[in-house]
Amino acid sequence: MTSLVQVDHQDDVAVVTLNHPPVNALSQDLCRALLAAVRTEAAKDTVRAIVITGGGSTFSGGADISEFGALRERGPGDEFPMHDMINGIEACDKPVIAAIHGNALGGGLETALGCHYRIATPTARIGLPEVKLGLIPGAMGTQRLPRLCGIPKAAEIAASGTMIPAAEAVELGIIDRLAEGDLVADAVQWARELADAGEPPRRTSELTDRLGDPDANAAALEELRKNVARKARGQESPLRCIEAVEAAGTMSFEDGSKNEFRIFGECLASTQSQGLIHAFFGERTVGKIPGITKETPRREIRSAAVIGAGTMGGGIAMTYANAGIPVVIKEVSQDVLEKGLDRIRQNYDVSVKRGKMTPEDVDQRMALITGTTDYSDLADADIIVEAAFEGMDLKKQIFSELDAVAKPGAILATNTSTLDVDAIASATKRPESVIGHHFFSPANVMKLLEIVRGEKTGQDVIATSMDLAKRLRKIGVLVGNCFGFVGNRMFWPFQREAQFVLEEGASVEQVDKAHTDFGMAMGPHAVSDLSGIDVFWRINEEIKDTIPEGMRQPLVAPKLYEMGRYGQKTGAGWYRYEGRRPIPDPEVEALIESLATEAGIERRKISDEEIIERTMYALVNEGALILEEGIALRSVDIDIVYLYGYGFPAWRGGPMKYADMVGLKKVYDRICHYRDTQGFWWEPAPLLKELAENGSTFSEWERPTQNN
Ligand code: 3H9
Repeated sequence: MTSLVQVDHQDDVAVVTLNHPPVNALSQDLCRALLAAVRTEAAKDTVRAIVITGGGSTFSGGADISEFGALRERGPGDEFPMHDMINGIEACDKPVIAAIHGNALGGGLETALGCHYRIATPTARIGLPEVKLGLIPGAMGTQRLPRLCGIPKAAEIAASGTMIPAAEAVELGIIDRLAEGDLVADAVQWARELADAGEPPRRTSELTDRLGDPDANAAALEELRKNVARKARGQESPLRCIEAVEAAGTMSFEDGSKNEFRIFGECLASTQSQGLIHAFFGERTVGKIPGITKETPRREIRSAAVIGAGTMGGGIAMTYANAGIPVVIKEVSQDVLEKGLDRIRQNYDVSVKRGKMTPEDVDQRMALITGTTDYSDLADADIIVEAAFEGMDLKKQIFSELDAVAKPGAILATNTSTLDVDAIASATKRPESVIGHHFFSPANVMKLLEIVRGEKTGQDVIATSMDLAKRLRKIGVLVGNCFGFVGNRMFWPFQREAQFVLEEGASVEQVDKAHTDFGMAMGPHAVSDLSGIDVFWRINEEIKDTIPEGMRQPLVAPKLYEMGRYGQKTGAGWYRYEGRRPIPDPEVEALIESLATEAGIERRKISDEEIIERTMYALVNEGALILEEGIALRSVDIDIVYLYGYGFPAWRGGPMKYADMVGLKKVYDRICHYRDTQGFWWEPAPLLKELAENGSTFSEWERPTQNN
């Protein structure tokens, strides 16, 4: 027997255990091995029933996603080992029970649905998360699940990809019972009872009584489609899941399954699934840092301090409290401190109103947050995060004060979004303890944490920061030190082009809509109104001496700043605001036109395509420079920064993956075109040129080793 599955016998019951750590991903080999084991056991006279379970901490995380690239290349075809395995299990004449612990997801659940009965631990969860990979369930899940829980519920489960706790799955009819003691022991006992009863196997594919009434199903699915279309914003797979499940009510099981596999193949071939699968692996890749291993020493973090109780500082303090880490906030005066603490309490109260937290949760969190106006109260903190205004002089002053009070071994982190971490570290005598922790606003909500390594930052401080990001339920991405690091450095040329196209004739609304149609969470001008035009202005002041001579500069934003139109906070910026609702403002359009005319800029009709090309390719070109300079470790690190910090649509994979999918030759050619028609700031990055000429991609690129 292959080591991918293990078989034990408990008298007359065979227990077949998946053995493919860490999540028992159902590779094609594992599917073959499982089918062979089940067939062998079923053929034995000494075996009266079979239990299938997962080794390790889980039943199965589904089909092996790492095999999908090859599958996409050759096309799914008609024969598929997972199908043979599931149908082969279902065809068994002896009872087969799935014993589920941990997760049964995607192909893992589809395998369990092919078994005749299902038992689960109370903590187990099931689900069909394929939709989150831009796919639909492709191993007959859309045909078997509705036969257990009805078409509308099955469609909802597949289209949302949500995980369902075992107890709920029992109520829905998907799982038959919960284990009361040891899972496998309970499953074996039940298997024996079933064999004793001599009942014929209950095959899910043959059940029809829960398929429901076609008219009622159609009405429910119509409603679901509307909800899904609103939430999915441009993503195709949720609607395709509904389409596949719906067929269970109109086609035979065999035809419905063929239909499902056809849709699965179409989704697999789409750029959306490529983008989402890239994001899935990317989220895990960013945690892998060359030179950092399990053995790298870590510093212990049991308490924290935050400098500044503003929006950012407050959000960071909430993040720590949410993770159960006590945190003290330092402000300059009692008055400012109290305002900050009140704001935190109000934010938590909103969560209570929305039903996301209980008042007791809030009390618990608030008990972890204390305030001070005295630096000496930070002396016990294991980590201190500075979240003051963006200004080098101020940050240096704070860090020199921290150096004086912080205990030896404390990590000193700056939440700067653009400034030089080495310069900040130089204000201390312990630059090895200084690091950037760049949170994104609102810090208690946004998943991204850019971890900025300074020249002297210790490996232990980096390793601790990466672990801490997980504890804080963030995705930590390690980046190098330069203006704006990865995210904001790329955002600068992106914003620049978003403004240039206005000067050349596009409207604020058109530019923003082109971006939301592209899939961005918000348009660039709405973002700048949210972040504050004053914030951008202040950063620009810091870097204005570094702007190359002769480089075209945006005309309108500085004027808006002068006019006190800072964005949402002043009720007007690129838009005017009624509450938080942006209203296009003719005054701004007139301002853009007059400034452009004054500067001799020719105004013309600009297509949405040009708008997107200019902002996205500006983003990509800067990304290529960042990659080559080593500011980002891999192109996928850049992608993850953009997916989790800047509202880039996950189904496009991130800016670098998007460029890979457009084709780097095309991106390069268009960038050359803009260099020739717009100016030298469009000079293509050397790495982009090289990859475009070699017909390669950012994803394939590997950093040359230092010896080369
Ligand atoms: C499918 O089933 C299609 C079928 O319907 C039809 C086919 C025809 N494959 O997340 P973790 C790796 S589509 C390959 O850190 P956790 C992961 O990359 C599939 N690898 O652990 C990581 O590797 P590394 C539908 C996988 O405990 C390691 O396992 N299923 C897979 O936090 C640990 O993962 C899904 O979409 C996989 N399926 O979370 C579920 N799953 O250590 C996707 C994981 O090298 N998976 N890996 O970085 C998950 O949601 C989570 O991984 C899970 C565990 C909840 C299972």
